[in-house]
Amino acid sequence: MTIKGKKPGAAPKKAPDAAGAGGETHQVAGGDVATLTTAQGAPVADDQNTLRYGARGPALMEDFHFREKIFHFDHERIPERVVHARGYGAHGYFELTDSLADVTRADIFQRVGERTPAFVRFSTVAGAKGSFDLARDVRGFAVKLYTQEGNWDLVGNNIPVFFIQDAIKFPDMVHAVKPAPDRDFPQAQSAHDNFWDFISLTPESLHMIMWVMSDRAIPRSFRFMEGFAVHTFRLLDAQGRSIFVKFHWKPKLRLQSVVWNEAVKINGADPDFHRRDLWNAITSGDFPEWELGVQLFDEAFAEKFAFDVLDPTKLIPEEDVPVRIVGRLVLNRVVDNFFAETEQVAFCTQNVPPGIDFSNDPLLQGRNFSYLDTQIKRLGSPNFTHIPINAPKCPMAHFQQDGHMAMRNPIGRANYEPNSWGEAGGPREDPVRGFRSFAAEETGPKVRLRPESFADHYSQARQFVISQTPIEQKHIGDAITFELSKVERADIRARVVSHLRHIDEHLAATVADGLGLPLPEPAKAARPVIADLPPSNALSIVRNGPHSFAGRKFGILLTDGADAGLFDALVTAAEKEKAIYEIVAPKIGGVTLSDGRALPAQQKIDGGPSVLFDAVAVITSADGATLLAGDAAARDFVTDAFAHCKFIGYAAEAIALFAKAGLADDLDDGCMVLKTDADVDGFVTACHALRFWDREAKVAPDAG
Ligand code: HDD
Repeated sequence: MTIKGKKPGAAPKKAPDAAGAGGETHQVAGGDVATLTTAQGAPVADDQNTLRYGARGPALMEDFHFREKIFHFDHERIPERVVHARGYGAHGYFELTDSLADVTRADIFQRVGERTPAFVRFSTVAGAKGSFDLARDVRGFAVKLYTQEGNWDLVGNNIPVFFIQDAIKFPDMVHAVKPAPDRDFPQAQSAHDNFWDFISLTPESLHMIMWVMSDRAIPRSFRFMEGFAVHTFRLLDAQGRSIFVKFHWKPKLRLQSVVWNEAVKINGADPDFHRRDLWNAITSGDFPEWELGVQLFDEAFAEKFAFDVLDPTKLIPEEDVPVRIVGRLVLNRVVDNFFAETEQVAFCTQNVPPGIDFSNDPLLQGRNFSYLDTQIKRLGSPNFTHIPINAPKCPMAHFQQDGHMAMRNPIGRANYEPNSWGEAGGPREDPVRGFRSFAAEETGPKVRLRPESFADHYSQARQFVISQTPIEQKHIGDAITFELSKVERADIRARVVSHLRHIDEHLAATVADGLGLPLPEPAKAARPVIADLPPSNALSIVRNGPHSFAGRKFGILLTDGADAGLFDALVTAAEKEKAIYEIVAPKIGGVTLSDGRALPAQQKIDGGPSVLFDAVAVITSADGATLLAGDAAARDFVTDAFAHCKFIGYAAEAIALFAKAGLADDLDDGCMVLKTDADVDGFVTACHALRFWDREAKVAPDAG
């Protein structure tokens, strides 16, 4: 147990890391139990009973221990984030692998090999703090880099574009996706009238909608998704010269998502699927890693590019401006305390160090107000920068003082600037080291006007769709059909499809057919001319899938009498692959293998359905298979694995289970009987592909 404050008679130990829970923390070793105290440090004699007159008499107001305990408990909650409420964070570092000193003076980009401490918080957007992980939603990918010249917050998503072009529409967009204000449902989902009403009236959102309806919005894990800072930023060198930049995070394990039916079931089986995955990976030493990539381009490129680089609903294809890898981000430490770190971390897009600057992207400019503002609401004081997780790790010196919960105040007489107290007068400006904005020359009338260059809402949406493999295109059609089938108003459904006609006629026809809707006329387009852009391989998940099964998880369903040799071969192959596995068995106590070895299980069958695994193996005795055939959860285990196009390895003895599940005649090349070690190796190698997509046409016919 960790006790805050001092243990009587023992010297307090400093928290190992200032970014951790912070403050004076005292680890109590087993047996060395500290005395319980009040928050004021008074030792407590009885924490079980309130102070009262007689055993059955009225409680006394005098009971300060009771009052303090309940008072503190009553105030434990702070407002959850208005968006991105559900999130999960971890510590790590950024390491520079390629210097950017030629284009920026930013300290973090100067010295190859240097590590900068980092904290990352992943999140869903729409759901409340207690919602489930596998909602169809955008994922937040917020990175705080504690650089030597101030904190740099790169507050991105796992999708490189956004719904809207101007921050003034953000409250409308968020209101539309959140539960309706009268009934407060549906939670954590976009499949409802208000969301699609807003979208269908806001065609600039359609590019992002294609991403959100793709499998990008149901990632397998935070470890397998990309991150994007979305906006165009500027890098500045020491002379004040500037170049534009877009930032990308690329996962070392490459990309992977789940399928929709699986996502729905994961939410029931393990609502914490993503946070558990991150926690387990880090605590087992399999540290998640991403590369930082930059797309650098100049004004001349921006001028000739078909879209406006200030428009956050557009990306720059990697084929046009390649992504240059300049560093890596490694997450190697879980938090000590969720509230202190993950909940209290305050990301602000305005936090940039010297050498990095904003562009005129109107969404970014609006965000720079919103994030600072929201932290005061959430954390209750302008002194939220004093909380260890938010405090810079470089020297700080300024004259800000007082306010609620002020932990740091200027020392000495001078708390203003300029002053004439000499060295004792505190910090001074540094025109050389200090932050300078790019000296952009701006002119123009004061207007509320959307630039003409932002008007093409469909071309990149189309490019995204045609860049997907057929199976991914099918998933987009299925997802839109699913979502619109939850929309009660037929006119809203039709309005959405009227936009799809500008994006892809096949997609529009598929969705219309899936909805039982006559194909509507195309929507009136702000800019009717649509550029037919070439497909970009970087936009597909399947084309950027893994090269191995590393970091993925096998579910091994075992019964008593299961072939020990097969099991050992599978474990050896999995370990060689750097994969993980869990044993699923009829009882949590485990099984006895054919060689008499007892193995504990990690999951009982109904608690460990196959949706929790990337591939499954079923190794049973003949009797075991008969036993499982009578168990609905065991039958679901194999039918779901089959329906979700997973690779399935099975011992010949297990066939009775597949037969009872109705699969015996359907077993295809993705279902592999395991007899020898070579069969096991073949199975594990086949699993590199993650899914046997050929099966999908059989198990899930086209939405249309
Ligand atoms: Fe935002 C949180 C990402 C547009 C206003 N946003 C938030 C978080 C992420 C993003 C990852 C969670 C941070 C955390 O983990 O604490 N937001 C984005 C991206 C956007 C974007 C990539 C577009 C490119 N956001 C956006 C706009 C506004 C906001 C246009 C308002 C004008 N976002 C907020 C916020 C939040 C937030 C209300 C809620 C909690 C917080 O900031 O700290 O200020």
